[in-house]
Amino acid sequence: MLCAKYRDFLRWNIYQIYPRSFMDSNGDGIGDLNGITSKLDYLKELGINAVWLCPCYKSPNDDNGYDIADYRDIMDEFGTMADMERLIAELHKRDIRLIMDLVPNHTSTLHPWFQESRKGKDNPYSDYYYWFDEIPNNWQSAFRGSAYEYDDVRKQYYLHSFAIRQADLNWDNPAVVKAMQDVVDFWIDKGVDGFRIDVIDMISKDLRSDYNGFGPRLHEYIRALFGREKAAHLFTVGESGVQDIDEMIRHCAAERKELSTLFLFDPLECGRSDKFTPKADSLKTLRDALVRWQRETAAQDLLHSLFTDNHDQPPIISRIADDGERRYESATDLAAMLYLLKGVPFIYQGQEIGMTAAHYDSIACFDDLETKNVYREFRRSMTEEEALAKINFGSRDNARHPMAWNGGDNGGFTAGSPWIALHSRYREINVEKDRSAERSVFRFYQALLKLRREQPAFLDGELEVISAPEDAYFVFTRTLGDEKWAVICNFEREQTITLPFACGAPALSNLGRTEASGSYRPYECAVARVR
Ligand code: TEU
Ligand code: CA
Repeated sequence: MLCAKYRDFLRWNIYQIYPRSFMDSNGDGIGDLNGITSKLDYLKELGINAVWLCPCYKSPNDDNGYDIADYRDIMDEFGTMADMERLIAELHKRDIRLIMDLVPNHTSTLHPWFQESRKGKDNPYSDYYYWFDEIPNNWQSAFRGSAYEYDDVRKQYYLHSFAIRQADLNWDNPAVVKAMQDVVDFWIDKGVDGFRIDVIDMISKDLRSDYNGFGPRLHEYIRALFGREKAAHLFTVGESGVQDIDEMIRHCAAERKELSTLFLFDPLECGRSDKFTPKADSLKTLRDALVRWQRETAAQDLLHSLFTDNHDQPPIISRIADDGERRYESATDLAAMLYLLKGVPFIYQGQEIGMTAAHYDSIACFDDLETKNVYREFRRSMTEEEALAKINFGSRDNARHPMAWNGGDNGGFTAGSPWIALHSRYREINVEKDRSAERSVFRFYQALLKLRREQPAFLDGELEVISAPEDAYFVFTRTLGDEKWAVICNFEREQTITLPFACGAPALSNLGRTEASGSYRPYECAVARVR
């Protein structure tokens, strides 16, 4: 049985906002905090009661905010601390909670801590980072190239798991642990309700290991942050390379007082053999990975984070479903398959209107430094066309083009010139169009979240998988007491789906069907009460 705290978190419907691309309020072409505040009623209308805000701290934006220069102040482009305090107040006024993005593994090299540390070995910040006379191992940066950079001031190498200007903090230094505890407490005092923690597995390292993470003191450091009384109420979700249930128990069992849940990434590997290479796959791969984790987390009273999209992934609808002719059916089928399982729903901005991967025809249209580094690497052995095809498939910018609020200039995102091109289909795919339609992805998401809210079986009910692994569809039930609901999600081909029980007329379906059993069109789905 889930503990009371985790059962409460099941009721959080979390919407992830990438501030740079959500809404620009002052015409500089960059999204900002006041822009977000202006859209809170939209989130309320959708049925959202929690927001995960990607980093908005002071940053030079080498990695769009994941390179922090001051954890206690707001990035100039996004506004001021007064704007942040107003956003928190306006969220709470609407009973919407705020989850901040904590980035404990590294800071920008422009952070005062790094600027002091590089001055030499005789200053209080000297050991805030990893410094070496010689490169100690063959670790590579996630953004390509060596994970070590020589610093001309200190005359030593420092470790950077990501961009050159993102230096890894040395958590073996107790002063770093205390400094990060103070950052968490600062934001708790601001009224923040939780944290998403960036690459949490990397804050403890064993330099002799092949892998830059999962070091010997990881759980000690996580507990140092969240095992304290002051943090006991928080919702915490870790971004981590955890692959098995034993490791997830060590991170998330309630009595561990570490994290509430983790983002489990293996469901995201469907549709690709690597980040930039597509693989013929279908919804079956996603279904089987979700079913595995549903069973494992249920058996261990753990919380499953239900997500497929975020700011680092091209939309999954473009990877394993049909984002063209059957875009509406695909987006709604995927939503029913994911968000009526047992767990905490995470919806990435644009997912609720069926936003698809963008297609840029020149590398000049891309902003992400990972994308640019990878493109340079590809171009050593590929033509420009080949390299651009892979970049268009895997670039994180696919998820970072501005939110399209309407079909007007710049999609209503900005009165200025957007920092990155809008999606080429924004006149077809935008909020205003979806909200004014009887049938749209937005309306389906709204109805689905309402069903989740109103039917306790979808929150606390037991899962039973009805379809078989070989079926090219997904049928499952959720049961609580004498309430039993069936969710039927067809995949890419038309077929008859016969159910082993009788159902009432569907309470929700993407193509308005009146019977739960029978012939299903591609990506057709239905939700019905079992008689
Ligand atoms: O991502 C780390 C991560 O594991 C993946 O994002 C991956 O390593 C990266 O996209 C390169 O393929 C987190 C944030 O989500 C990401 O946006 C940041 O760039 C990164 O950490 C560094 O803070
Ligand atoms: Ca702005």
